[in-house]
Amino acid sequence: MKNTNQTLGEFIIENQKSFKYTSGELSRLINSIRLAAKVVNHEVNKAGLVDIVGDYGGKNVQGEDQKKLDVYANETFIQTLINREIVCGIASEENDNYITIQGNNKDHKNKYVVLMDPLDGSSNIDVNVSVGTIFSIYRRVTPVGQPVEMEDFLQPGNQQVAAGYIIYGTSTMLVYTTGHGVNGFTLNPAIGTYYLSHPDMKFPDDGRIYSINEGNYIHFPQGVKDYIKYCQNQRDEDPYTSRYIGSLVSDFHRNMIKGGIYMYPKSSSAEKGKLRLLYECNPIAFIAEQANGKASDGFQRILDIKPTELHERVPFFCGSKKMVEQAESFMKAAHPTQ
Ligand code: P6P
Repeated sequence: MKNTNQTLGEFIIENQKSFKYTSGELSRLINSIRLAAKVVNHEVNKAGLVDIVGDYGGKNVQGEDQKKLDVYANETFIQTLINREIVCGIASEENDNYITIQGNNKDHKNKYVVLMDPLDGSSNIDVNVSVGTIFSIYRRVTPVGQPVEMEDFLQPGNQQVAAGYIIYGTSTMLVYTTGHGVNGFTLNPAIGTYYLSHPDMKFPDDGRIYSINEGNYIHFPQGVKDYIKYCQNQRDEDPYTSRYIGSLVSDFHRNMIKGGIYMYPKSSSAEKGKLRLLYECNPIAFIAEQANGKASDGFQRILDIKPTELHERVPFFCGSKKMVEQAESFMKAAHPTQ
C-alpha cells in the first residue's frame, strides 16, 4: 500500500526515475500544472461570488459561448506553462490555433507539447455543478525549431507521455498517469497541498452505471439504442442505473471509482459525436487504459486513431472493460459494415 500521506511533490520526485529519458522537465511540467490548477480552483470555488461567471461574450472555436472562467482558466494554464521553458507548444479548446513558445530558448529546444481543455463542462459553472480541466502531454517529434502541427500536435494518443485531469468538485482532485498506473491527489485548500488520496486507481472490471445524454436517444445509432435497452432490461438483483452529470471529468471519475461506462456516440445531429479527440478523448482514454478500463469509438481503440485536425471530434465509449466490450458488441451487431 502506497503512503497516502505523501504529497504530490514528494510523489513526483519519488517517481521521477520512472520517466523515460527526461532530466526532470516532465516533473517540472506536471508541477506547473499543479500550480495552475490551484489558481483556477481558487476562482472556480468563488465563481458565484464575483462577477466572473456568465458569458464572456466571446465564442470558442466550437462556436460555444465562452464563460469568463473558461477564458480565465485558459490564460492561467497557458501563462504558467509559458513561464517554465519546458513546453514548445500548447493547443487548447479555447484557441482556434496552437500556440508556439520560444521563451529564452532561442532554437526552440523545449521538449514537450501540451493539449488541454482548460475548463470542461463550463456550461455547468453557473449552476454550481463540478467542472474539470483535462490535459494531454507528448514529447515533440520535430527536433528543434517551431513545433509543427502534423508531427508534433496530431500524434495518436498511444504516444502520450502523460495525461490527467483536475476535478473541481466537492473537493479538488488532480488525477494523472505517466504510463505507470493512475494516482489521485486531493487538494487541502487550507495549505494548498495535494495529498495522495487515491493510490493506484483501477476501474472495476464491470459495473452497473451507464452515463449518456438520453435526451438524444432518438438520434442515436441503433447499436447504442440496443445497448441502452439491454441495460434497462437487466432487472436482476443488481440493476443498471443511469447517471449523467453533463461534465465528462465528473462522470468519468465516478465511473472509475464505482464501475461504469460513459458514452458520447455520434448521432444524426452530431455526425462525429461531440467530444474532441486530442484534448478530451485521448487523455481520458490513456487514464482509462492505465486503470484497466477501455476506451473506443464503438469500434476501434481511441488511442490508435490518427488525428487529422486539432479540434476533430470522435464518438466516445469509455469505462469498465466488460461494459465497453458489451456496448461494442451491440455496435458491431447493428453496424456490421463499420
Ligand atoms: P451534452 C461538456 O460540454 C462536455 O464536453 C462534456 O464534459 C460533457 O460530458 C458533454 O459535453 C455534455 O454534452 O450534449 O450532453 O450537454
